[in-house]
Amino acid sequence: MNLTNFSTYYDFRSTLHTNRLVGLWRMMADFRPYYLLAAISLAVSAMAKTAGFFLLRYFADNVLAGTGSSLPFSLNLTQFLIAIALGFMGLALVEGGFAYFSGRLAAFTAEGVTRRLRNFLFDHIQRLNFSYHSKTKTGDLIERCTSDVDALRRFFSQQAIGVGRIILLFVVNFIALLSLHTGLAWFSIISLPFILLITVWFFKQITKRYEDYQEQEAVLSTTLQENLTGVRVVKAFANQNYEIGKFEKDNLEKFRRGKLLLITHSLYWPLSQFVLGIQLLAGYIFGALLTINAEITVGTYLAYSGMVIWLLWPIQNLGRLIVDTSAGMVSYTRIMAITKQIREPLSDGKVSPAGPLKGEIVFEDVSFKYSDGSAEVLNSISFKVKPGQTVALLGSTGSGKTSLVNLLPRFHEYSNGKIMLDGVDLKDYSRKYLRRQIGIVEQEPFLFSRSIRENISYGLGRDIRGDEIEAAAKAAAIHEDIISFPDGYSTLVGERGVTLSGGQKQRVTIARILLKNPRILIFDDSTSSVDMDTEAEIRAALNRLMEGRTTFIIAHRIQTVMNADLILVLNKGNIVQKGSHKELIVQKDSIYRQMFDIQTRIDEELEIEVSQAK
Ligand code: DCP
Ligand code: MG
Repeated sequence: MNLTNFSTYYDFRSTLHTNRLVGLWRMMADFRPYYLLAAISLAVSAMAKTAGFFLLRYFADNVLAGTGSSLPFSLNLTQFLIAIALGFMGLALVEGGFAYFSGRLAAFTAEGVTRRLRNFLFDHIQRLNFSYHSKTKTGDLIERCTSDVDALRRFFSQQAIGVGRIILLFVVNFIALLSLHTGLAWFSIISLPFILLITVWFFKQITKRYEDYQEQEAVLSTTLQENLTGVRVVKAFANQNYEIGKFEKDNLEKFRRGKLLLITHSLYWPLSQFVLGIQLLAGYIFGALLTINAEITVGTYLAYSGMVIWLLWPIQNLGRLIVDTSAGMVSYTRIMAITKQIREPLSDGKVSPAGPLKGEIVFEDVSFKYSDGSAEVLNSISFKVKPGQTVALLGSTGSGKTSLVNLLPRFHEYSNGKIMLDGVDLKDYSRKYLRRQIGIVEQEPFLFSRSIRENISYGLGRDIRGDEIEAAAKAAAIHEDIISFPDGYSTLVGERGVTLSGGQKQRVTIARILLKNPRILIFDDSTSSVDMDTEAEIRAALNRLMEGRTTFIIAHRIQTVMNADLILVLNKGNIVQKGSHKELIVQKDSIYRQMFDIQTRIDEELEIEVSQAK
């Protein structure tokens, strides 16, 4: 048994089914033979136990009650007793050995299935589109990928095999009981329908309560995750008490739902115990009457009293099993809600040229709105860029600048109009190709908690030499900062390493894009809050980066955009001004002119202040 025989990835989309039990059955996929083997092992183990009771009967009737004269194989009494003892020991060994073997198989299959499931979910979630991610809470996703997967693991290691075990135990013992005394056997399961009724009722209750509980658990982990991510905001507003109160409220609700679930759960056990206890007692009395009337031997009665426990045990456990299965089924539904999501097709477009793009971009009447939004975010946007030119986007916050540039790598699909790239409709390109050709310095750069070296060489799909990384870092004006860190390029970013400033993160990203060497560059800069020196450095780094590429630059400072070939001024999703700096500056009372006037006035005042301070 080892996992190398199995691919560690399995497409769980094929397990989708409206009937959750069918879905769970499909999830077992390649592991079914192992489940069968595990169940058979348990059956062997169960039969060894039952055989023990037959041995007991033989011992009681032929040795204890009998004369001892007719011992087989001409053994004397001592030898015979030793043989019987060895028989019991052998059976115990078989029983235990096969139970262990079955346990191992169960562990192997359950861990195997859930390992695949985790791999699948990680892969699948990465492939879902932006709108899914923006409307889904991270805490909820994490919950489904951990706690719900774990519930399935328990289902596969215990319940899935438990069913086989319980049915086999029941069948084996019932047949054995029938061979002892038919009437007694039937009498022993007289309470079965009643037990089943109770079980079904509890199953429904527990499923519902478990659903409620998991839902609240997701709420709680979302609250936790958001507070950890946004801890700075919370502290900045000194809002800890409010957040702590909110968490306590959510936590109390989880406590309440958890309590309800457990109470229901723990009610089932004593209730079924009570019914089965009466059943057991009635069987013992009935059996005793049969023995007194000499319808069965004392040995048979002894065997019966042992065996009947192993007949009722499966009944009670089947109930518990069915009840526990509800957790697996609820988790199945929750995981399938993710699995159902349509993936963003990476290579749907037919066009995927072998070489790089030239970078000519034409927007014709493009309108766009977010799938979950009601209003248009962009309205009939039209403009044209030649290869290697620079387009600057200006406009107040929320005017649609980031939304516009995000259309280029096809992060979102626009509704009307057309975007042509090198004369080909953007929608005809495969997303994968487009994303290789476009480099983005995001508005809020994100770095992984890995070394700076890994962050710079991220996602390039080839081995990057150390000197290449250094050259890129130098060009991005971040090299000096990096070597001042304790471990240089090996310094970890984030919790276990250094914390980078916004400007430093941005420059690490610029270095990354320099190495990626895309034909189209998008620079979404809203951090106008860096100091003059850093800004000059970033601008120099950016100029190096822009050389020979079609560039989209979003900035708030006129100085940054003055040299652009085309400036687009956006307002509420519309282009209100379009042209070069020279053309726009002469338009009196325009937004551009106003921005220019205000910014130059501020700069002049600053200069005067600085010179006075000297
Ligand atoms: N919007 C949305 N859903 C998103 C992102 C944005 O509904 N996932 C909305 C919010 C704004 C509009 O779209 O009303 C434009 O948002 P942008 O992010 O494109 O705005 P800017 O980039 O121009 O703003 P800023 O300068 O603040 O970055
Ligand atoms: Mg933006």
